[in-house]
Amino acid sequence: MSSQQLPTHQKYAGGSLQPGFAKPTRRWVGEKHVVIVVFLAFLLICFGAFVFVPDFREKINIDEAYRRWLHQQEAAGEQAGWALQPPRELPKPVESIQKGATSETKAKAKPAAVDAPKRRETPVEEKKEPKPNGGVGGGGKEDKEKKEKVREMMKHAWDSYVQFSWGANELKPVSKRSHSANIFGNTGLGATIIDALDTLHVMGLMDEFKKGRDWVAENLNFEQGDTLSVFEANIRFVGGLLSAYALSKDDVFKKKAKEVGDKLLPAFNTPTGIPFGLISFKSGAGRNWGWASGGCSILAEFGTLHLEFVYLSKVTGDSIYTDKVKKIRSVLKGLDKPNGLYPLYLHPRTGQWGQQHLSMGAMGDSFYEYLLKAWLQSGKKDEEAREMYDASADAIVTHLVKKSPGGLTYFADLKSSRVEHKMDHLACFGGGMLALGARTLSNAKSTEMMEVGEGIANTCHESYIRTATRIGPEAFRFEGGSEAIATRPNEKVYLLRPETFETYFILWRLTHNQKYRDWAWDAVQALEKHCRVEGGYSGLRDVYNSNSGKDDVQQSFFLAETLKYLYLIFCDDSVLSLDKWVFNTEAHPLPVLN
Ligand code: DMJ
Repeated sequence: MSSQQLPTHQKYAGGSLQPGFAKPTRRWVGEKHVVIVVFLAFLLICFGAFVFVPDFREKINIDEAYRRWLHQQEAAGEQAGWALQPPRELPKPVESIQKGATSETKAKAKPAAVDAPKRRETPVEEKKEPKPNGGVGGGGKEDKEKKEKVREMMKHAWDSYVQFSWGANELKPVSKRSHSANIFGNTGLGATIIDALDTLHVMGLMDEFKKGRDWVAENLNFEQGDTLSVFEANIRFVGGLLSAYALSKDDVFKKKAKEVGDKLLPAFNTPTGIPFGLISFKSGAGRNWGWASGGCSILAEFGTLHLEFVYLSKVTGDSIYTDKVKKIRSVLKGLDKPNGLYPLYLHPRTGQWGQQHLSMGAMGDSFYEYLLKAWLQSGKKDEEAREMYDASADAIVTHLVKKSPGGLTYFADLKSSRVEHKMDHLACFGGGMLALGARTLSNAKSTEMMEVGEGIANTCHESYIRTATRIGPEAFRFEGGSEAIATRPNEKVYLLRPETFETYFILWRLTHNQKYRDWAWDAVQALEKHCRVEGGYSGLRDVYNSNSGKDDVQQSFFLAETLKYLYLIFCDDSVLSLDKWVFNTEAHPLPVLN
């Protein structure tokens, strides 16, 4: 009985309805009503409790079962050695990328039903203990405010391009007009549109994505293309279109990816199958850059086709693209490797190496990246790629990784037997690559590889914070008392490059060490302060001098890579999960294949 009913009852019993002799029946009737009301109220409370109070017994059982299951999985995992592998993500809200989904709808999506016995993922929010290498921050959840800031930057870059150079390859953000680099030949192929599509999709900028999609459907015409870089056309056009297809399942992207893929095929018509670096889309004639060691093809160019060509075969059902890149690999496998590594130049007619220059920077970089990622893309089945990657990573650590007197880890170049203590900004991607290699396959070298990867990330960060703008230079040296500092004018520029942020992103996902998010946020603020202009974002002429001026180019990879990686750092781990997607070297995500 409730406390409110008690006074009422007392009032009836001995209060205002005083019993009179002439009214015993009415009094009895009144009391009877009170008893009935009280009884009904009692029933109502009991019934209500039965219906509405949560079933604690059931909930306790589920939690307990899940906790025990997690415990078993962790114990089994430790035995099997997967404690060294990347922290798995949360039970998925839904597939992170859905057709037409915005980042907001993705965030609000309903969690998938728990199916504990089948899953090996450990929910990050439940796992409070430090990660294997000591990372403790963030737990892989989104940082909404910072994520939104990067999204706003993307919108500014895109809107400026739309306003001032729509359909051109790139934008001149200061002079507010079109720009094109020689890598695109004499063409207007909308490189910025194609490079930006997947970033727009991932950020949920769907009106912008639709505008880009319609331009591709109505205007993109590879017949007009003059002589282009095979590598650039592959990583930006084939990669960008395939990624847009993977995310949206819109067939127009597949059709266009096939068109450009077919335009690249004549470049492989060489005696060895090692493709030329340049191809005329009009005539199909291939050739190499005039400056490339007596007509050689370049390692990072012919070695960075694999992911896109394999996926193109997968979606078109035509094996020709895969056959071409398999041939490249078989040629490389059969060659002698100085110091276990691959020189930057290879002649496509003779199959002989050109100059003996080994580097993790320009012209070498993404070849090594694609060995690891070919294995990841294959669902870890392409053992040959992994073996080649592991052997290369070993040789890189043995011959190219150095430590400065100040304790900074860096990649040097090796020219014949001469060591050049210079590291390109481009090589900053290598921190993420070594870490990803270490965390995806536990072997004797994993701990060392992880340490080198983190050391490289730290060095690249140092190269940023040792400048006046807190933005890193194009290359930096470790000589004559300098450490992570550019010493020559052409090394002091910043071209809106992504590699340092790429490494922060990979390391954030693998360790959840808050410092990677902090470093990324520091860079966001520096980009806003020094690179943002009314008409978009511009590179800098000298990162050591805040007043030295802008280079007036908004690189298409700024939208494809730089902003995507910065955005993803602040997203939940489930957005483009590293378990399900592999990023091409232009940051275009392609699905891991079964
Ligand atoms: C991008 O086009 C790719 O990342 C490529 O592999 C190297 N250079 C640029 C960005 O710096």
